[in-house]
Amino acid sequence: MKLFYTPNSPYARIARVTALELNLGDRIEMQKVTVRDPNSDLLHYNPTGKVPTLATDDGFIL
Ligand SMILES: N[C@@H](CCC(=O)N[C@@H](CS)C(=O)NCC(=O)O)C(=O)O
Repeated sequence: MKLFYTPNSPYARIARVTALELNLGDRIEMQKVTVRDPNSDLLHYNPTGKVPTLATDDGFIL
């Protein structure tokens, strides 16, 4: 799984802390992105460009 985040996002921080507290750290690749950036890789996964965005291995986007 991949979790897209920005360091300053409180919403993304909640997701990151939760992932670590649930010992999911080794199953989730944390990918730092920029928001409001037309070249951001995030837009391929989430056209709204919001973080956090979780992409599961089977292609589900949350
Ligand atoms: N409830 C929101 C929370 C996510 C959110 O608003 N994140 C902010 C960062 S804290 C964001 O991605 N902002 C980028 C933007 O508005 O373009 C959602 O998931 O839709």
